[in-house]
Formats: sequence, structure tokens, C-alpha cells
Amino acid sequence: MTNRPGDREEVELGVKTRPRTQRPPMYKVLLLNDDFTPMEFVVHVLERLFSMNHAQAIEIMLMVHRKGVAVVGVFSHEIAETKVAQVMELARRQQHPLQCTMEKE
Ligand code: TYC
Repeated sequence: MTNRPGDREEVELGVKTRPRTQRPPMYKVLLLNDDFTPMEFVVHVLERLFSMNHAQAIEIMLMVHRKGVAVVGVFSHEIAETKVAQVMELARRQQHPLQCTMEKE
């Protein structure tokens, strides 16, 4: 027979235990606009580090250029940190002031 609320067994066992699967928090990687980094360099970064095709990379670069910021990907904490570091390193090497950050989704 099935238990009804208030039945002895359910009272003893307590509220139904639902197994919870823990999903790791995800992090947005954000690219910030500035007045100096060349558009072609930003497109190159998006293609190389964020696996975008040329058309997608241009579209996202222009979104950053117009709006000031855009999400360029969502990753686990470790991958997001690596992406941010890679963007900053490529920019630093070319002496561009491009900024990239991450935030919890
Ligand atoms: N605003 C830059 C320019 O006019 C282009 C640019 C786009 C820079 C996106 C940074 O994240 C950026 N050359």
C-alpha cells in the first residue's frame, strides 16, 4: 500500500529526501571596450581563444565596441581563469590595453 501524508512511516522518515546533484558554479568571461585596442586584434583573440568563426568574432567585437562589454563565453572557474589570463597575456605582449574579466553567473 502507498503512504499518504501523515501515515506513520512518512512521519518517521521525515520529508521526502530528493537526491540533489551539485552543479559547479559557472563563470562568465567578459571582454571590455577601450579606445585603443585595434578591432582586428580583438577579432583575432575571439577566434583564437573562444573558437568563434570570423563572422561571430566580428559580431561580438562590435557588440563590445558599441555597448562597452559583452560575455564571450561561460566556463568552469578554472577554464574561465585560464581564458582571462590568456587574453591578458596576448594583449600585454602586443601592448594593447584590452581588459578581460570574469564573474560568477
Ligand atoms: N573600441 C576599439 C576601437 O575602436 C575596438 C575594441 C573592441 C576594443 C572591443 C576592445 O574589447 C574591445 N579600436
